[in-house]
Parts: sequence; structure tokens; C-alpha cells
Amino acid sequence: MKGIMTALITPFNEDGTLNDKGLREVVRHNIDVMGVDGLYIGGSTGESFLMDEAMRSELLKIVKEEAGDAVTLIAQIGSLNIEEAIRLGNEAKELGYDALSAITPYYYKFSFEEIKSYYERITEETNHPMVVYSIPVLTGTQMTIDDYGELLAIPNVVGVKYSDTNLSRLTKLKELYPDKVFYGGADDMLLQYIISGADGAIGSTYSLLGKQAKALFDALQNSELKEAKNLQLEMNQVIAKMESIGVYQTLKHVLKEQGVDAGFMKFPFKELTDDEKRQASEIVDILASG
Ligand code: NAY
Repeated sequence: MKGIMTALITPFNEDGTLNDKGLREVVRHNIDVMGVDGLYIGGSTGESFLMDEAMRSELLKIVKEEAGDAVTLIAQIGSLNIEEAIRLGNEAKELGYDALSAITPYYYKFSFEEIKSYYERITEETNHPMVVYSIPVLTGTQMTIDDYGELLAIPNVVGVKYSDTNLSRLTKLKELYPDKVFYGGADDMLLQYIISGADGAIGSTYSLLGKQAKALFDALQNSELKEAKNLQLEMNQVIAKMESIGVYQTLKHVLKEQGVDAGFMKFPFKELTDDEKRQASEIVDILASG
């Protein structure tokens, strides 16, 4: 469960249906070319909040079929509809996913007690390892150390995908819960997350920067801080460019230029304009020269 995991994009056809062939290519690319340790399926990067349940279920089936047991697989099954989350969680468990993950329930301003009961209910009814997905920048839900502690005390909650950027809180959490697993979630801070106690990271840009991220992670395990810093700076040039154009769209564009059928975005996400495509193509050159 440790190391570098790609938050997988989902390739769609132009009409919004799932691009089965492209999805398999993206899975293969991450395992065979990037050499990442795991895949996180159906997260923010995977646009799963724009999909219906049948499509989410199909996504989980195809990825497992293609990846087999080659890498760790985590299925993000969170949904505002608890029954849907439980059904998807049980499906992922039956398919052989290593763990489930669920976004903190969003949109409504749920109380912490409500958030906690959501995790209790999903874990009780799926009885499978659960990674809490905390991403305040998208959900607006900020949790305290005590809140995280209460969630980590729920049976089957094995860790947190910590897309929170408060690093001193992360250090404290790892100190308090050394047996739980914590994943960093902002790719331009991978080095800082690991130094602050994270066991690994889950990020979208590792579909392109997986090798560098793995090298950075290994450098830190060997206390090679200077090497790690250089790798982070190199990665950040690409990440900043992606952020200025649109991370998910740029990922798909660059992968397609690299020969991987990453497909289209799901409505209402827009495709890149011609000018943005030209900017995104510069990343292809940067990666090829690195
Ligand atoms: C997911 O669920 O897809 C994620 O892991 C999210 C992590 C990404 N954050 C967002 C908001 O998409 O990888 C990061 C992010 O794309 C990267 O740091 C570049 O900003």
C-alpha cells in the first residue's frame, strides 16, 4: 500500500461513453512504462463524480481485468448516495481491489458526526480496507487532528489520502497513528509530503511523471535530499504548466501525443483549444528531452 500511485484519468469517447480500449491503454502505460506502485481508480482525476453508477462499475471491472494483480488497486467508491457507495464498494471488493476509498461527503455542509457516520456505514457494510479521501480544496471540508483520529479509529479504516496541504498536521497524524497509511495528494509537494511522514502519494500527474516520482521517492528512502529536490523542481516545471492549462485535459492531450488513447473529457469539462493544445505539446518535448 506504500509508494507512488497514479490517480487514473478515465478516457471517454466523444459521446461521453467509456472508452474501453483507451482505458486499458492508460492502465498498461502506468504499469509498464511509468512503473508506478498502484492505481487509484475513480477519483477526482477519474471524473467519476460525472458518471452514473453503471459506468463507475464498468470502470472498476475493466481496470481490474487489465491490471490483474500487478499493482495495488484502490477503488474510490464514495458517493453522496450511500447505497451507491456501498454497492460499488462491495463490487470492488468482489473484483479483488486491495482497498476502497471514499471522498468525504460534499456539497451540503455536513457535520463531522454525519461525515463519520458515512464512513462507519460504508465500512460496516463492505468490510474491506478503507482509505479516507480528504481533499479540502475541492470539497471545502477541513478536518482537525481529532477528526482524522476519530475516522482512523473506525474498524477497517487503514489510512488517509491526504490531499490536505497542512504538513505539520500530517506529521502529527503520522506520529499519533504510525500504523496507518498516509498518501500525499498535491504532486508539486511530493518531497514535502514524504519528509512530513507520508508513506507515499496518489496523484494525477504520475501518468506522465511516474518515473520521476518513483526516483524521488527512492532518493528520499536513501536520504538523498539534493537528488530528491532536483527531481521535484524538474517535475514542478511540468506540473505548473499543466495547472495553467488544465491538469486533466493536459494529461489526456500529452498521453495521446505519446501514443496512448487517453480519450475525451466528460461533459461539462471542455476540451483544450488549439492554442492550449500547442502549449500542452511543449510538455511532450520537455518529457522527451528529460
Ligand atoms: C484524485 O482523486 O484524482 C487525486 O488524487 C487528486 C490529486 C490531484 N488533485 C486534484 C485536485 O486533482 O494529483 C493532484 C493534482 O492533479 C496535481 O497535484 C496537480 O495539481
